[in-house]
Amino acid sequence: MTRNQKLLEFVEQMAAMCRPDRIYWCDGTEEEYQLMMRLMVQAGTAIWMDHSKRPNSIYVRSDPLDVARVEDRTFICSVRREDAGPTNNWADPMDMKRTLSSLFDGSMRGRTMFVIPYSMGPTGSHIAKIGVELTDSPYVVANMHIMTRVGNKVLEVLGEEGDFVRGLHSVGAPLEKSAPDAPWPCNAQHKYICHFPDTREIWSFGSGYGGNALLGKKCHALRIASVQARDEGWMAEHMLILKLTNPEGRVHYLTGAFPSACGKTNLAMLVPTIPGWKVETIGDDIAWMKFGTDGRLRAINPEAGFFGVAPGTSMKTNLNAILAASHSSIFTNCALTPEGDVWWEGMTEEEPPEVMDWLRRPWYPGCGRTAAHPNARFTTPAAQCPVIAPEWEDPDGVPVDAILFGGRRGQVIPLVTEAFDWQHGTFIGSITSSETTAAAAGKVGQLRRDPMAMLPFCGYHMGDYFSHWLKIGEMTDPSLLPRIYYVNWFRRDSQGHFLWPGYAENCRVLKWIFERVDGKAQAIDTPIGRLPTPESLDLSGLDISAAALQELLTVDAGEMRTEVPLIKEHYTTFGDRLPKEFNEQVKLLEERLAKAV
Ligand code: O2Y
Ligand code: MN
Repeated sequence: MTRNQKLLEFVEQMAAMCRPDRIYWCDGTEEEYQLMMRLMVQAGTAIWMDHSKRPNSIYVRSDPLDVARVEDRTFICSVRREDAGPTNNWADPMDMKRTLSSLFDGSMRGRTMFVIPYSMGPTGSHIAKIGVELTDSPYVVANMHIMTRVGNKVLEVLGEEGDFVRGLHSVGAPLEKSAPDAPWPCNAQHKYICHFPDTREIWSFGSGYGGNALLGKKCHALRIASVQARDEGWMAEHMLILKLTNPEGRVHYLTGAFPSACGKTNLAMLVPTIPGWKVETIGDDIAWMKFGTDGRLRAINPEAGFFGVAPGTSMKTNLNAILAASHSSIFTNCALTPEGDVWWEGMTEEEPPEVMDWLRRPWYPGCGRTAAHPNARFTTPAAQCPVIAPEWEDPDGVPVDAILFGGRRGQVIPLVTEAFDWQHGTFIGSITSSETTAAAAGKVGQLRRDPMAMLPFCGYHMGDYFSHWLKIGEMTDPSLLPRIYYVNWFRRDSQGHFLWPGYAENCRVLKWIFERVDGKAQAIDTPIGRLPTPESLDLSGLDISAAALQELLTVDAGEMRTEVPLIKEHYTTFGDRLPKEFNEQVKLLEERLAKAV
């Protein structure tokens, strides 16, 4: 337990409102994790997977109406409306607290309130932050065990005086006496994922799924942390972190921001096809970066696990994720095989003859629907990843040498571009765009701007967020800043075929970046940045035509000019909070394009 008065008062006040039958303080032990698994199995939320196939793992199916983050029900409740900016849903904090208080009133009746003290980042690290999530969901407790560091060690670091992010979560389904519980309790009518950045609070109601309910992840580590980072001079980013080692044993650390479902987990665990090169994982989704005493940006992964998209994950696309999830994992909304294992689309070369789909219906190849939900997930401890870097929990973080931005673009955008400097890199990050895929709601192939892949995750005005990036660039000697790159694995030819093989072959681009950082690889200046010379990209053993390479490494000034009005239109969103430096960058781009033949 704790003698932290602020924490005791928080629990007392929230319990008085939610009125749970009992309060349970999480200690973070393995026994507690096992207890949560048993609770879920007893309640019908989960079933054990066959021990010989997938030891110590459970299979969970959510309510069909509770399957993903709900952006339209996600609110930034800053005191001043303008601080949430035009890209977030805003609600007045007092009004929202009033609305939510009536929903939370008695919402945990018949249930247990679990108190989860957690650390985002290695417990005790000076970059880490503490949060406490109160929840009535054992599924949330078990997932938080994997995704964060939970329990008594965190309370020790918190001490009697320490402060913490206050998180309150309820599935919004009080359990009446003698009434049977739903296998996945949630509230179909009322869902609210609310952030109060001024007071560092998160109140989430009605959903038990992923980013809506595991409050350490998107809510704390991105939306609230981005505000803390702005106020304290550091960065909370939607980025993977990887360690790249060359055959001589030299190491560089890279971070990468890509919109959701653009392959961050795959890149973070890539198995290079170039002999002697090695990729190791530090994180697959979130990076917190802070200046070290040496003036370099150092990154930690605030999480302790992976909440990865299952469909499309295979031995070919991500061997290390498959191996990591081979035991002691939670599988949500996948399909179940007759042998008691999981399956999802893309997992195997051949489809199984028969499985039970995520909605408990028989499924067979060609039946006309998917067996797993497109947003089916595995929750797996990062420590189980075969290529987790030994220093992944270094409390001081790792020094960042390069930052990658990228999105899914069929045309125009080359394979890789190096920014001229930090300001130019910030500019290209701010215009990050991606074409929508069938997995996302809306029209396929539509261009969506997702600056720095942070649009759904920034807890304040994106215009101010851009200014914060520019400010970070002025906080140290420019030579110590990471270099910035823009990558696009998804360019297609005139027939619609991908020009670049992607996946493991992306190591060739990583190698070029590594050698640029070392001042060894050649590049040529173009109007949009520096591109590899064809010889500087290692293509040994790769079957790619000269014509495809030419297309991948070409900047067509005419095509690029058509991008400029789109960029200007995108920028109108941010009004007078758009940094003037970005208008200057657009002008410089136009001038360079005008000079190009
Ligand atoms: O649907 C959810 O709740 C999960 S969203 C998610 C999970 C892990 C990593 N990234 C994301 C994302 O949407 O960026
Ligand atoms: Mn993500």
